[in-house]
Amino acid sequence: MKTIEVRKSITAANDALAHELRSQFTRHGILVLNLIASPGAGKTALIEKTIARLGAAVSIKVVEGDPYTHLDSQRVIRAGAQSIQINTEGGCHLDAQMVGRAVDRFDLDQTDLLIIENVGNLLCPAAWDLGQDATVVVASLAEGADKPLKYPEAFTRAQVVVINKIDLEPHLPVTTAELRRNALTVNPELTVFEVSCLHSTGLDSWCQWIRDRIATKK
Ligand SMILES: Nc1nc2c(ncn2[C@@H]2O[C@H](COP(=O)(O)OP(=O)(O)OP(=O)(O)O)[C@@H](O)[C@H]2O)c(=O)[nH]1
Ligand SMILES: [Mg+2]
Repeated sequence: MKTIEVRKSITAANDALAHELRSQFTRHGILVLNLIASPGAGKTALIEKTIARLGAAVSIKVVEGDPYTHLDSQRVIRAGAQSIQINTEGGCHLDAQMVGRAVDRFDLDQTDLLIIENVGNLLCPAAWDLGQDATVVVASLAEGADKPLKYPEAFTRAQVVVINKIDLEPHLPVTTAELRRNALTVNPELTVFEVSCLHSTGLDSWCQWIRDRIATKK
């Protein structure tokens, strides 16, 4: 019982801070996406491709969450966007306080899109509100089609699923259609994109979705 009470109060404090962040982002007309996925599903690859396609017209900032390294923020900076790396020192998710401190270092008046890459796992990040407009699960086909059924919280709390690595389908015993079906079984409201970041396929619809969402924030 005691454990449950403590966890509740921590989440409540986070929710209050996330609410403040959301108001701040809304005041600045910024679209905020929280990317959740297993390690290696392709979150950073998707961010790199998004910057390459939208970066000329859209001012993008990226908060990177990783247990230890700065590797992902270095990749994002090389791709052409400003990025702040948060190291959780082994922690399994980002929280609103971490994101708040990071975004204080961005010029929010010069930002259209804020992408938050959460720590790679499908459990903890789902429970922590970061003030985002949408939670995006990046689901790699190579991980199997059963992940929405095994980790439903990530998918029920998300608005979007980007199925990545569809180029691997000929080499795998699973299909993109199966993964899509399982995601929609868990959450029929999901918007689903099928992409290969490696081959740059399927990214037009993803980027158009972002453009349309940014337009609603202005
Ligand atoms: N075949 C294939 N490989 C991909 C694709 N997208 C990413 N990868 C590879 O998958 C690996 C992981 O990609 P990342 O973008 O680092 O994945 P991540 O989700 O950011 O990983 P973490 O931050 O460590 O959780 C890299 O070796 C990428 O080159 C894809 O569409 N197809
Ligand atoms: Mg990454």
